[in-house]
Amino acid sequence: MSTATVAAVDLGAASGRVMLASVSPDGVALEEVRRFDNGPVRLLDTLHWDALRLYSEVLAGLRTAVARHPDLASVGIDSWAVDYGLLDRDGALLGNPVHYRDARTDGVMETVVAKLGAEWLYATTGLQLLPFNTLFQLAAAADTPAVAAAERMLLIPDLLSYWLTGVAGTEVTNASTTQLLDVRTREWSSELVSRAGLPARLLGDLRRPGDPAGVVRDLDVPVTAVGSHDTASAVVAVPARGERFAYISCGTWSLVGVELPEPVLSEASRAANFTNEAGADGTVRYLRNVMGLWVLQESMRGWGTGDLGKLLAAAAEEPALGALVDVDDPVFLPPGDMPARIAAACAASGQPVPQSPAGFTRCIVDSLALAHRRAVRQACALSGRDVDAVHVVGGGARNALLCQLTADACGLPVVAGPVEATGLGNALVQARALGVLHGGLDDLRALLRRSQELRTYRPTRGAEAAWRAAEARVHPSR
Ligand code: LRH
Repeated sequence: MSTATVAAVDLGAASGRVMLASVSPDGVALEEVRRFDNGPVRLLDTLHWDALRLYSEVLAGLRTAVARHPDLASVGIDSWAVDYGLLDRDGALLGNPVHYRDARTDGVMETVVAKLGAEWLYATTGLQLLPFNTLFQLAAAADTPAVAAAERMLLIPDLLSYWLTGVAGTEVTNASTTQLLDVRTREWSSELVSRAGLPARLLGDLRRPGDPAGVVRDLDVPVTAVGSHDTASAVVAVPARGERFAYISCGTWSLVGVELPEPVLSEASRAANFTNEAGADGTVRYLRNVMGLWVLQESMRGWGTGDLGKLLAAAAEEPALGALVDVDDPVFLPPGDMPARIAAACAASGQPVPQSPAGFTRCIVDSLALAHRRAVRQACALSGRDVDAVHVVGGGARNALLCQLTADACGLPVVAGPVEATGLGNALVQARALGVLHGGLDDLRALLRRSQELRTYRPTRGAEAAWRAAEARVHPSR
């Protein structure tokens, strides 16, 4: 086979997409066949995902894909990390999956970490502490009837795959975000599961990107496991040459780091809260979660505006590096009035409070670029990896202001694109499993450089000193 058409299903926290990808050794072309909204649904006091609606949207998208391409060779599914559905012994869903921004995990991480020991947990899992890691979600739910009745936990892409095919499996890149995998063996850590008091029966067999994962019953099309963690698929599609690069998978979150052959488990790495997530082909995604464009998206929701372009144009006219906040402060994690939280942070640190959406937007974009600088520099220092460029992939690659400020803040060129990195990484792994492509990540990336439009932002000469001073303002002790 020299060309294949595959479907890449990519579910993000704000929207989902079904894409068709036509892949050959000469290049890859993506076509969106269906896009739909996603987001939290509050039922009484709990934030949920609408899993059945996501399933029907995905199936409708796949039907359209097959109608357009009856020779559709494979389907791959990725989504955001950590969230899951629980199945009973008949395979029935026990309650709607809960959203990772839900408050049920408030305080749970602290209790679990106190019990297990932060050092031991990092040595075992290599994962950054985020309050919503599956470990803490399961600990929060441990005494519920749903967990008592559950026989299997499936992460969101695996859950959709199960509903499409009837075959249950757990893909390893996403499993690595649960904080239940052993960072060295990339198998479930039975010691951790038992010390945390969680039922081991919930954790099933693991599969790896490229493995077969059943057949879509209604359409008779095979499913192929991909990097089912969206960030893992996005990193596959970072169009870098060699290894001297940092990446920012920039969307709702900014996932900022480097790609490594082995995990970094040093005390300094733990203290800086860096994570060692599993990437495709046995790589390590050594990165930290930066709060990302969520802070702006949630502000825009509050202002009732959807016109990002206009807001960014106005923000570009605002004074640079005025008010700055630490976007990674957990106060910005939950949904709710974001400008009020930013205003409170500015006031508490004795800075002028932004007075308009443009002012807030400038504060957010500057603060995000500053967080990018900090994470890129720490990733390099902690891993010993030198980099020549920062690749920005995902929706944030469209944000010229953020890309330029990130280049200035990091003092490095930013190569922006592809915007649809996740869908592309998903499709390329499928095409390789089908035998249309060959080789390692380097080969897949070379193909992207040939076929995707990229834009380079050079750092403004002399800008770095101002960013160094800005970092000292926001993180005075470091
Ligand atoms: C980005 C992402 C990120 C996770 C978060 C929950 O979509 O998968 O890598 O940390 O969602």
